[in-house]
Amino acid sequence: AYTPSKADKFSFGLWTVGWEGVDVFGTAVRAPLDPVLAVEKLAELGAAAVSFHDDDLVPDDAQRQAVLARFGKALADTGLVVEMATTNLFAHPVFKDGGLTANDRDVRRYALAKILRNVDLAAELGATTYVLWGGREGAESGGSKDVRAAMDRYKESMDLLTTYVREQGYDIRFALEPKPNEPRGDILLPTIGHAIAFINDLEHPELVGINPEVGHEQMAGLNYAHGIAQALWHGKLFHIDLNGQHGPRFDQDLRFGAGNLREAFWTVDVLQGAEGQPGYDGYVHFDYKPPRTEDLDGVWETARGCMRNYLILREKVAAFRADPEVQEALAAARVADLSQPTLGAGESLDELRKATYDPEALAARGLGFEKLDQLAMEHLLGVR
Ligand code: GLT
Ligand code: MN
Ligand code: MN
Ligand code: MN
Repeated sequence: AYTPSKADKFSFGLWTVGWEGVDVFGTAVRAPLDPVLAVEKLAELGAAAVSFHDDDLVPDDAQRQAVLARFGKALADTGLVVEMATTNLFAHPVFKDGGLTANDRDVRRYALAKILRNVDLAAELGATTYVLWGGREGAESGGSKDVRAAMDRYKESMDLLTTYVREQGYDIRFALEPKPNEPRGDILLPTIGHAIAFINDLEHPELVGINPEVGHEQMAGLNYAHGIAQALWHGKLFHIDLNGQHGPRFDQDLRFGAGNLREAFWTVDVLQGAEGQPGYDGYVHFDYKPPRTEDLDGVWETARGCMRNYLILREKVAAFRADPEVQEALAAARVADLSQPTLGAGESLDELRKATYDPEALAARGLGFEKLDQLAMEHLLGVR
């Protein structure tokens, strides 16, 4: 049990298991990880797919052909696929004021060219999602960024990119990844809500969705499970970045299940399709950083842990939903009633206004939410 297989559609960024541990205060603790080794080991552990930044896979352009040939062979040998790709628009000093929304127009042009080149590679490797995490799109101070002009330029780039993939006939959709701060003091499109609102104003909104990361929403004090449920409602949950986080503090990128375990339970519940609502059917993608304390064996433990925790929670969620006492508690909590339209079929607002209400009696009805939550807690704690 809890051993993943390709059918579980688990996916890892090459930069996750490959993180060398460079942080703001310290240098690398681990050696660079060969992407081919990452592919082989992730396949052995039961993953189905990988994702990458242009620079994770091809750090040195002189080696491009050779690197891609070796990587392609590793994919073919293991049966792993590339499901998503993205662009590193944050590491090089040229991006110190952002990529697509840098004040310097030459930087913006370079950023767009860098994306286009990797979109071609993504299409060639069969990726169907292209992520844009705008970590450097933002500011540390008030006067330095004209936010409305930045939105214009963000939109301009998204419109050019969606038009490009349509013209090329690529089967690729874009997914914007929100984050409130870090590395910039304030990042543009800081939350799921900001990103979805922005997408509505694009030329091809059907080709742009979001890639929300657990920790990023939690850094903003927000409820990730609610956020992805709303994204599903909008048809915008194109991809996910699962990891762990302990509340509002620096971006911890812990393995999935670490940090806020209760929210991880409800996250899996939403992804699996809570309350008979459609769930998420894309790749279950992990974006985390194996802590600096770990050697390479420890890295593989964390990758295994991400997948095991998802499978354990998936089983717990299913048991919770199937539990007759839970079903009773859900009924007492009137959860299904919320799916009933407020106005009756064929009823007029006038009839609704004229109906008789007894607010005191309605107010006296308890909802029993605590009993329901205690049942969830007991499933999670393994005593039911
Ligand atoms: C970077 C960031 C992640 C993003 C990656 C995609 S890169 O590691 O912290 O949250 O998902 O660009
Ligand atoms: Mn993160
Ligand atoms: Mn990260
Ligand atoms: Mn991420």
